Formats: sequence, C-alpha cells, structure tokens
Amino acid sequence: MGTILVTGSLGQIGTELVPLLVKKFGPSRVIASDVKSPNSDIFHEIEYVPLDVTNRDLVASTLKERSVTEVFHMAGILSALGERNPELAFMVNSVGTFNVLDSAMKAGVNRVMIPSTIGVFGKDTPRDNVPVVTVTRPTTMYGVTKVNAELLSAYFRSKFGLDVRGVRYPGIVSYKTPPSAGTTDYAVDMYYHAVAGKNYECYLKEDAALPMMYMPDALDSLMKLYSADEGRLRYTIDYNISAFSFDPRTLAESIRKVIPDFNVTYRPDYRQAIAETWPRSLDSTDAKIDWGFSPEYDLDAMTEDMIRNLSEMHLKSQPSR
Ligand code: AKB
Repeated sequence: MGTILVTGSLGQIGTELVPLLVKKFGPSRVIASDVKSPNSDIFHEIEYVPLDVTNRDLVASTLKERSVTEVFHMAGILSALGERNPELAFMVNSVGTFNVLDSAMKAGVNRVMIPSTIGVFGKDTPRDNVPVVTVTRPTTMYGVTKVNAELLSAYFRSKFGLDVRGVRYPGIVSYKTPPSAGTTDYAVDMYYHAVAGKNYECYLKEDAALPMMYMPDALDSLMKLYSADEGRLRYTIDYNISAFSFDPRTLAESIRKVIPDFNVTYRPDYRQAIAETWPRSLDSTDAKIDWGFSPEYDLDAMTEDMIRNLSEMHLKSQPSR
C-alpha cells in the first residue's frame, strides 16, 4: 500500500478531504501539500510538504521520493480570482494539472483524482438539465483552464492508460473554510453573515440560480468515484454532479426559516457576469448509473446543518466574560 498525496490541502475541499482520507486509510498513508504553509497545526498527525504544482521538477520528485500511488489533485484557482489574475489561473490550473498528470504517468501512479467544475460551461451551453456531453466553450479564464484540464485528463487516460477520475463540481457550500475566491461563495458568505447577526449584500442578482451541493455530499461523491470499478467509467473528470439548484433569494428564504430577521440586499458585480455563463441545473444521471452518485442533503437540511455548525464556531470565537 503506497502513499496518497493531496495537493491544495488548505483549500475549501482539501481542508475537509485530508481528515477524511486519514480516517479511511490511516495517517501513515496520507501526505498533505499546498503552496502555502498551514497557519496552525491542522495536519499534526501526518506529513505535510510544501508543493507548488507549477514547479514540474518538484512535483515529479515529490511523487517519486515519497512513493506516491494515488494523487488527489485539489490545487486550483477558482473563478473570481481567476478573472482577477488570469496568468495565475493558467499556471496553476493548466500547467499545474499537466505537471501532475505527466509526473504521475512517469512515476507509475495508480490513480489521480482531479475536480472539474460547472465553470467549463459557457453561454452556448443549454441552461437547464445540462448533460455531460455538451458545448463547453467558457468565456472565463477559470473555465478555459478547466476545459483544458478535462481534455488533458482524457488524453492521459486514453494515450497512457493513466486512471484519472473526477467530477464537475457545482458550487460547494461548507463552513470549515471562510468564503474566498469562487463565484458561488456568496452562499457560504450569506450563512456566515446570518449567523453573525449581520445582514448581507449579495454580489449576484437575486434570481441567479446555480447548481449547488453541500460539502458532505461533495466528499462522499469523490470517494464513491474513487472506489468505483474502472470498467464502469465512461467519462474521465467530467461527470456532472449536483444536489439541487437555488438562487440567492431562495437561499435567503431558507435561512430565514431558522433566522427570521435575516435580510439580504443585492449589488451585482463582475461575478454576476460569470454566473450568467453557467447553467441553472445539471443532469447527474451518468454519475448515478456509473458509480452510484446519490446526494443526501436538500437545501433546508443543508441550511440547518450549516447554521448549527457555524453557530457553534461563532460561540467558540467570542471572548468569554
Ligand atoms: C467557483 O465559484 O469558482 C467554484 C466553482 C463553481 O467551480 N465554486
């Protein structure tokens, strides 16, 4: 049994994926990495290596020297930051993904997991119930780099037999990392504000509906796909998955069922233009058929869980009297 390397361990998904892998496979098998150093001792049980995925030699030597057999390549620049810094998005998402795939193939890695995104879609894609195979002509740098990652993954799989798997994630809602660089992060931010007793000014329009999912379902899906029988997989990293769709107005209504006086105002910015190029809903049927995708949380169940967990975190962060 070899080593599992996680890139981007300090990001939204990486932060929760690493402990899950440690629980499942044991601390000796998991190595966490990120371009940044962790602030606290969050990975105390396991080895942490600094890893900039744009550094090809470093990626190659890390895989070889640590006898890596599986990679969860979670390092990535999200849509909003990608528009502010396109070169960084290209370097991390396109060059970084090539470095990981090429090094994995040369090091004889057994399996590489890479997340894709609804960002691969664009204005020419149908808006509703979008299938896996459709028009993918994005207009954001994030989308361009992620289409590139999808094509590279399919290339390494068909040309070299590298087992590469992944899903097109919708917006992911979670409470463990603060909202940061994504367009769908408004949803996380709305919960943070509601629990802190603050109103929220939303940067998307109230009717900007997008496909979404709660983090426990996002992680469960990734692990289901990881364990699936390779022979059943018809796609590479382009499996559509989504639990539900909502717009900011519907999310605010769901939050008001728990926090009745919560209020949201709307001031759309450049992120509204990004959201307008993404579908309202996805067809996840292929993921269900091929590897049993079955999300558990609906919108209100997610809201209850988010508010309970964020309230506990909020209470802990208050100075004691
Ligand atoms: C983003 O908003 O950039 C991401 C995504 C949908 O891939 N959450």
